[in-house]
Amino acid sequence: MSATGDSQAAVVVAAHGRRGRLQAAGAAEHPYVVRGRRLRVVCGDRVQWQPGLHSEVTVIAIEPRNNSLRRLDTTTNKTEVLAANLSLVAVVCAVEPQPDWFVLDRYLCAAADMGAGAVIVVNKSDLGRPNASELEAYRTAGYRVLEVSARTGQGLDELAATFDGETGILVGQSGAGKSSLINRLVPGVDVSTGALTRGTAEGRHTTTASVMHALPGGGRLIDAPGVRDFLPAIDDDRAVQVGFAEILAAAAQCRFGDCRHMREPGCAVKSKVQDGTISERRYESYRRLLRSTQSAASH
Ligand SMILES: Nc1nc2c(ncn2[C@@H]2O[C@H](COP(=O)(O)OP(=O)(O)OP(=O)(O)O)[C@@H](O)[C@H]2O)c(=O)[nH]1
Ligand SMILES: [Mg+2]
Ligand SMILES: [Zn+2]
Repeated sequence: MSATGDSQAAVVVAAHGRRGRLQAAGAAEHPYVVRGRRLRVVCGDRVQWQPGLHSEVTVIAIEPRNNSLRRLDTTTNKTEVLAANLSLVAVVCAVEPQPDWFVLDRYLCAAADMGAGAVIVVNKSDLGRPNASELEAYRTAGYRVLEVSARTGQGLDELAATFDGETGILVGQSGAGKSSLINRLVPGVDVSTGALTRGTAEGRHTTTASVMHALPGGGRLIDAPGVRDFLPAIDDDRAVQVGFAEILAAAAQCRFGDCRHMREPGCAVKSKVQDGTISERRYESYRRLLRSTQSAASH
């Protein structure tokens, strides 16, 4: 790691407001506090720090981000950065809580928009599989789908290998088993997990802040809080389309280069939806996201 002046470089492994923990050269971890009001530090940020008076060090600057995972808060219409400098987004779902495929699509879209890889992790295989045709639609579209179980260990070697050399993040609905997977993949950690609620079989939002862990294979993996919904902060229609691999691939054959695949004539995407090559549900997801990002932009 580089050092400029009397400051040193580090990676932020946990951030809660102005405080958190960073990992400096040599893997030493320190609690930190941010200097000044303007810096907004997130998990995965590379920062410059200086020693403080006590064990707490001071973060003085954030190095430019390669990318960031960003959500749009629809009540304030503000963008919130969730994590930075990611190479792989792993969207976790399971047979329970019941998957919200639209949430999954939106994370895949955010991953594409930020130029990170994406993988779908179907956990709790010991309990059964969610809708097989949905999983098939993702595979046909070109996404990697890994079926695993944090309980039995099924598929975990392959999952671990997926993160070799990557900076990954586990995202998805609360209760899908992200923290349970962390406990299996990271030796020596014991992060909190929470049973689903009895009545509705929904997650309890056990994880409340993102934390980055070091993997034995050299990668890093962030355990993120589960969500009920997720809207990526996306700037234009084109970015929405880029987030749907099969729609982007078909778009090359549309009559108009700027086709949005809504009502345009000669639309290859719509004809593939009609003949069943593209999943109708995925197309609906594309249209919903296009509408959401447009209504957000018009506010
Ligand atoms: N049967 C089974 N249960 C699992 C598996 N993985 C996780 N669970 C259970 O699912 C529940 C939720 O697991 P968590 O790891 O807390 O889920 P999470 O995605 O981290 O949830 P949040 O932190 O709320 O986002 C817990 O009761 C786990 O024991 C699995 O592979 N099989
Ligand atoms: Mg969790
Ligand atoms: Zn089209």
